[in-house]
Amino acid sequence: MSKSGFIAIVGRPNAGKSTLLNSVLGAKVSIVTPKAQTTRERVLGILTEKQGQIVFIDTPGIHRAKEGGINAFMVNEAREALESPTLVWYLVDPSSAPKHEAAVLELLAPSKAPVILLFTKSDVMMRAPQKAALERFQVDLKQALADKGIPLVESFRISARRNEGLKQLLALSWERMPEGPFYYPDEEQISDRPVRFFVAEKVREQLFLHLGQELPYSCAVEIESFEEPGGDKKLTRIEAVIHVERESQKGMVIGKGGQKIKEIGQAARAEIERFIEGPAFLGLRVKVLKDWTRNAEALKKMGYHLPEKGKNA
Ligand SMILES: Nc1nc2c(ncn2[C@@H]2O[C@H](COP(=O)(O)OP(=O)(O)OP(=O)(O)O)[C@@H](O)[C@H]2O)c(=O)[nH]1
Ligand SMILES: [Mg+2]
Repeated sequence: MSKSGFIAIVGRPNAGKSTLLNSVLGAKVSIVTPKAQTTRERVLGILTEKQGQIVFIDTPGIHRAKEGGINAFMVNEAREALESPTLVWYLVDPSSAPKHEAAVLELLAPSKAPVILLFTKSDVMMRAPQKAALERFQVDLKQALADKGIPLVESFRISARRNEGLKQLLALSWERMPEGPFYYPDEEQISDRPVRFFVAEKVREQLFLHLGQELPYSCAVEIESFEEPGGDKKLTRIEAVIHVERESQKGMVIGKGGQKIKEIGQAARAEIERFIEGPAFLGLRVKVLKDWTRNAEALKKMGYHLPEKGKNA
């Protein structure tokens, strides 16, 4: 019999969730940037091995969000991922402030699924006082989990960047998987999302990497058309729109003489070509969708469905 189950990867923004998923799968399923709140929607990563299948759910970072906007949508994505996982990987960046974990603990509490608590980025050097602080952090978090009745399987440090601790993590996780079916019978499939989603994400990743502090959070990417090569057409032809919230942001994304958008387009196209394993044309336009991050209708248009009232963080 094969084993299978779902693992929700949760934690604060920037904890290293998407990096860990990509390292475990050996493929770049989720976008990663140094900015917090990069991941905006749940993404599945599927690991199929001889013994069975683990379906990972990468989630947006959990934080205190105002009702009715994109941040509430993001936190709800994490909440839904926690509805019935087999196991939870709870990631904590040791350098973040312990008080911010309260929001994560609150969301974890109702699930009651067993948790593996992981302190990430173990490759980052620490001095003695930081090491001592981390030990206290670990003790406190274990206590907080116990207080909330959340079963803890194990707690240790990992580095997704250097593959440290990942073998142990996977071995422990397989142990916890019950007998079950392959949810995704195609062994080659590594995610549940269509190519269009990944293409939009590659553009979003470059917006995070090329634009100043707050601007990427005002951007949403919509794929208007996606034509696969065929006949005498050798390129995959993609037309995408970058939606910003205000007129003044349009110029900032385009840049002087169109320089900024050119850089973004070139970098995104390179990533897309790597992903689809073939040449691509990427056409980018910038449009204003007024206050889309705060407007239910506009959010819906971008594919971000808000939680029902009263379910917000
Ligand atoms: N040094 C080091 N940096 C890491 C490691 N894992 C992740 N990072 C960095 O931490 C930053 C955030 O990583 P992400 O994987 O995007 O974090 P996340 O938890 O998915 O963040 P959100 O999607 O914003 O919630 C990036 O700059 C990563 O390169 C690690 O093992 N070591
Ligand atoms: Mg992420």
